[in-house]
Amino acid sequence: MKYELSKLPYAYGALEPFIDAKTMELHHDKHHQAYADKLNAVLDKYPDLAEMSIEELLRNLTSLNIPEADKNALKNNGGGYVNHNLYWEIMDPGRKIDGALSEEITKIFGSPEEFKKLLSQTAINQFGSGWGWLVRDEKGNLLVYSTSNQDSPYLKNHTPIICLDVWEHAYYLKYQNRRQEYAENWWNAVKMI
Ligand code: MN3
Repeated sequence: MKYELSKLPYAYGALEPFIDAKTMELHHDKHHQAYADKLNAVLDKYPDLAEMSIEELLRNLTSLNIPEADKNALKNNGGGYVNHNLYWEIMDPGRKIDGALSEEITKIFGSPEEFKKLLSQTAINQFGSGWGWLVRDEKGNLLVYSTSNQDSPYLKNHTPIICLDVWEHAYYLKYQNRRQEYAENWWNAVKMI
């Protein structure tokens, strides 16, 4: 097993009332675990790829010499694995505000509040399952966009900084169809900006 799921570094209920404990438990222990397991199952077929990190594999996915079906499995499950690692990390209640990032965000997006609105709206507008992102592109620019399914910004050679999961499994138990309410409340669980 190359990729193991690390334990959530805080309690399932730590983000209540914005994200409920049951959602966190299922999301981490079942959904994230399934991505890790399926990622390992693909990589088991290709010992040669063991040298590359999952980020490198995603950045170089199109040039890998493996069948399309396995590239797709790597994209979906490798993406699912790294995307969720970042999602747990940015919601860590022990996390401190990143002053330099906040300043840069204010310069580019007007204010942290305007930036949050933009990212939430971008994520909400993603049709079906997907993610909203703040990323840094290969030139160092900050960009906001959404992706479908588990597509990772690493596929575009971008580095993800903030991610908002808008798959129904991220919010449906508490918010049902109210995706907008989740995407707005969610910022209460993110203290880095
Ligand atoms: Mn998810």
